[in-house]
Amino acid sequence: MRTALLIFCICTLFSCDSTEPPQPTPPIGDLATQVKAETQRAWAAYKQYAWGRDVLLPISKGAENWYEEPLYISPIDAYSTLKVMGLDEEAAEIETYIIDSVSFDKDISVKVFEVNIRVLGGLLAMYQYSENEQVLQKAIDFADRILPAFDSPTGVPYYSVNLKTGAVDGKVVNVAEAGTYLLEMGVLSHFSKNPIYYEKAKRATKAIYDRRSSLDLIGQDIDVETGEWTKTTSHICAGIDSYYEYLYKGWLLFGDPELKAIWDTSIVAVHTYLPEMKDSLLWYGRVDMYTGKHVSSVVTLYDAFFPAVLALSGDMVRAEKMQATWNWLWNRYGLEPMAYDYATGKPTYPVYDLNPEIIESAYYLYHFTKDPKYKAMGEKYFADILKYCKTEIAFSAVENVETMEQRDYMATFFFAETMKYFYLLFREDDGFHFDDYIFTTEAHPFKKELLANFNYQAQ
Ligand code: DMJ
Repeated sequence: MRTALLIFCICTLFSCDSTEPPQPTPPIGDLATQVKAETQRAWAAYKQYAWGRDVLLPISKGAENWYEEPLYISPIDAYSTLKVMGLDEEAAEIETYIIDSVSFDKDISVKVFEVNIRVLGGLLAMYQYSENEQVLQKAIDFADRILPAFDSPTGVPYYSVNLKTGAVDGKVVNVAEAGTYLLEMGVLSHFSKNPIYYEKAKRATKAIYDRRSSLDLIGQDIDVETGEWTKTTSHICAGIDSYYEYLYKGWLLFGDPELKAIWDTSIVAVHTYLPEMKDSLLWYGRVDMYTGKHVSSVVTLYDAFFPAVLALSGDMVRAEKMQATWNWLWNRYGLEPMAYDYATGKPTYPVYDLNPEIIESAYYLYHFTKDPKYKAMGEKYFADILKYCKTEIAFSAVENVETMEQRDYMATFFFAETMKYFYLLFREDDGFHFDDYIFTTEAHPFKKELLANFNYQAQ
């Protein structure tokens, strides 16, 4: 009996009839179902092993907080993904928990950039979906606690702020940390009818732009008190990336023409000085902001956000070329290294942290071109993540993409971004229409319609 069963199974797996045509690949909808199932599995693990803490440790089955006390970053970041996937019960549980059990009145010093995109962005998405006024009050309370960071002489926020006392720390920040607030703060101004948030965010962004060089390039690190550049390297990599992203998305979401003007000037400079072709691949390297001279060929996997933004802005030629570059790099290793030198062809930091950018860009490019190759790219990325990052209970980062040794950490953006973009790419526009939303840099989707009468002049 057992032998017969075994033969049946083998026949089913490998097909006994050699003349039979090859099995079709599973319908794409099945991949969306699989992504959803994997998200549910990882979410169940978070709940079992890390509930109330910031992050799940997916190998040791432990949990970790970013600071001395938890900020509930994983559930807040995960909420909008659960809603997009129709996991309403799981999402409702987070909402109840945030309202009933969470207070941000904590004597901890937090990184302003990170908590803005993950906590404030997540809470605002929660309010958008739930329309629960108590959630909005939480978002306002949280934003008011980070606002003191913006009271620097330049308006560029300090690196960190104490949520209880408002004490600030860290007077040198990079441009991403300086200028990634427009979306969250603008949405909050609109929902709360208080212009202060957008005002602060815009002042910080303009403080960066106003200090551009005569080539219209900006540097990487700035002193928030003196306004002097402490690192004059210009690029689109980690450390600057989302500053550019928020200029264009801010324009699209709020219709503020000043943001469009800043984007228009900045992007010309970016395309003039940064691109470099190597072995038929398009890279965006690092140059000095004053001379435009090339200083480094080290790029970061975060740069793969750029094809998405370029596609959004209508620059499909560069978007497709750059995605091809990142796709090449992914396939060279099977996952991407965090930092890579395209001149030497070697990773300079081989970690893969479950980052979403290349998947995000595949989703955007598939949306705009409907070319199946972008869906195929996503299939490959998902298969590789299943192969190398899956753990008994969830998914882990990888210490080194050359050895695929796993690292006991599952970043909160794996819920917020990575799984959301996979799901949307595979599921297509069924139920969730790309054109209706602008995604924050943490993939929290804001409905354009809700912001339609945003009054940027009042801000
Ligand atoms: C996310 O936290 C955000 O997208 C941020 O802007 C930079 N990248 C990480 C994920 O890689």
